[in-house]
Amino acid sequence: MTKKYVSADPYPWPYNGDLRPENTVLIVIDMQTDFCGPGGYVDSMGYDLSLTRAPIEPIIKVLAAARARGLHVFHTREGHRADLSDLPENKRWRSQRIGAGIGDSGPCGKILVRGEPGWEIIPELAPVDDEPIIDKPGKGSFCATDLDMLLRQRGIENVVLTGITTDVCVHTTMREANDRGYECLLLEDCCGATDFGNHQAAIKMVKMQGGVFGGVATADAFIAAIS
Ligand code: C5J
Repeated sequence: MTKKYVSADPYPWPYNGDLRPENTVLIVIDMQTDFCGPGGYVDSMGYDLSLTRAPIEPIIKVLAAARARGLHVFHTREGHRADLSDLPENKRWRSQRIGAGIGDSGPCGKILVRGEPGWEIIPELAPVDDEPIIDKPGKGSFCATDLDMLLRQRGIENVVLTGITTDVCVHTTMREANDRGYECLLLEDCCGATDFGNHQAAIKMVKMQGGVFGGVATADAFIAAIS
């Protein structure tokens, strides 16, 4: 095997140089109107949308490169059933408290409810062909989903993470994947948070202890390695 690495921090990634389209997935996390569009959940909470929209262009570039090279591409969406039967009462209560009650009606339909306009992935990053979409009720993409099953069935070992938000759904998914033995890479300019300090802190956390959750790289570094 010819070894291939992404120039990453704190180590050239992946650890074993086994970077192939067949064993690598690009996951685009929660690029939904509710998290980065006007009138969605994040907007209703009063956060600065430019922070969660910043990764859109870099993700477009990485998606194009990954698709051209035949990497696996997965997408996720956070959202709940229309009857809210999969919405924990404490999650609902907290969202109501900050003025963006999950399940309540807003400018983009019912907040974080499956099938509503706000829950849709933004058109610029829409899945194509048969790219799997993981619908998840929580922050992590492994909790109450078949993500692990789909990755293992495809022989995927390397997980490249993009999307929003860096400190919540991206981080939770990275931690879950790392604990399951996947080799993880976070593309820092392909992620965004509702607070820039939290975005930076989340990136720093990955790199502690020699890369406690994996590595961190940029979109360009990843594209260079797979091209
Ligand atoms: C949040 C997410 N922040 N996609 N969800 O509630 O990170």
